[in-house]
Amino acid sequence: MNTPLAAKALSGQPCDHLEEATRVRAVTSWIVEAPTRRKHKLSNTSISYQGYVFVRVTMENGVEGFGEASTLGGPRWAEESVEAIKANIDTYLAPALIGKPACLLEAAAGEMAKAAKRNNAAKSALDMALLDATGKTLGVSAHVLLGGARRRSFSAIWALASGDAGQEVEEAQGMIEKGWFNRFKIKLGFADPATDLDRLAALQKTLPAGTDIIADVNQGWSEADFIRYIPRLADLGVSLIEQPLPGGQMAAMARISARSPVPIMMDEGVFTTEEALDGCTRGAGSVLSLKLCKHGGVHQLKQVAAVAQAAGVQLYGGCLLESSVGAAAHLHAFATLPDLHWGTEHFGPKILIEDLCRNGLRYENFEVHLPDGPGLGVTPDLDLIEKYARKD
Ligand code: MUC
Ligand code: MG
Repeated sequence: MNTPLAAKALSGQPCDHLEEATRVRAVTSWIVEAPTRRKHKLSNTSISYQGYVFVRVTMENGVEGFGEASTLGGPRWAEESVEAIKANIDTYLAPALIGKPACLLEAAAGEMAKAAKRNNAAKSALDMALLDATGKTLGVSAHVLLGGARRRSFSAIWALASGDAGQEVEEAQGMIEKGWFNRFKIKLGFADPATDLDRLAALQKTLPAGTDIIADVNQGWSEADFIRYIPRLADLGVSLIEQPLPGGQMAAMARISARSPVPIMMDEGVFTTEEALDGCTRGAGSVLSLKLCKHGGVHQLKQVAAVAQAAGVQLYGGCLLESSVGAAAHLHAFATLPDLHWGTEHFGPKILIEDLCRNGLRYENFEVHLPDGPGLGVTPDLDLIEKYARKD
């Protein structure tokens, strides 16, 4: 970085004007709809393009930071749609940040909390952009601002979600051949459980013995479905069952978790730190999936992780099909955690026909690698963002 502050930082001189230099001057947001390589089906939606709100924060020193809020199929995976995210950023969250120092990340999160309740995906997009801009100003990688990396790469998981057993088997084999992914998550909950489990059986039969397979039901089952189908699911050898019941049913999640021979992972049931405390205390799962769009920013993600770890709940690096911008922000936060037992599923950059970055994330030896370089360490491709930006 050639900014005067980065030069000062590198020469060991104090960055005395950091707060002045990083005051937020402008925020720009775009709704971006980027096509995926194939249909991605979940219990209550199916997508063929991924909806993001992309943000750019420009600071007084001219440095720009980028972030993105991810959704799945409108307000279906969670309550925020791209339209709502953009409206709340433009109307409430951006005005709360204008004139405030981007480098005071915790204070900025406080300003956003005062300006809007929840809206965690919208807040996380801005939070990433502030982190990116501050890192670029100081010439340091985002993880350094979060305490420093304890790992530089992550065991990576690919999601199989076309609903077509033959296609899924072929896709999984292709990922193994490329050396990108050799652990898989299969989406259940959109057909009846017996049909879904036949799909899983077909996959399990063809993959190399011992391949890690996780089942994500996306809230699609009832407690009774779970009790009926858990013996077959366990026989099929899945290592983890993600959010089988509706997110609000914490007591039922605790009951199935107590009787399940396979660990249960909380996902849609845990957004806030309070929900993490509730779920972990009640035993609604023994694993928790972390996502910036749920927790609202990197510091809140670390708080949720700390609550889980204090309760003995293991951590999983979740995603919502982010491009390399959002995925990189996650990796910087994940890199600083004491433990990330289950690795991460940040496969978003590989499911997009075109990733939204010029230097996207690197997948090698079945690991996704933490990017180097100042800020998030990835460079958004503004031509592609413009190409896929909603025009109305
Ligand atoms: C989810 O529920 O985990 C992440 C990967 C995927 O296939 O869907 C998402 C959401
Ligand atoms: Mg999930």
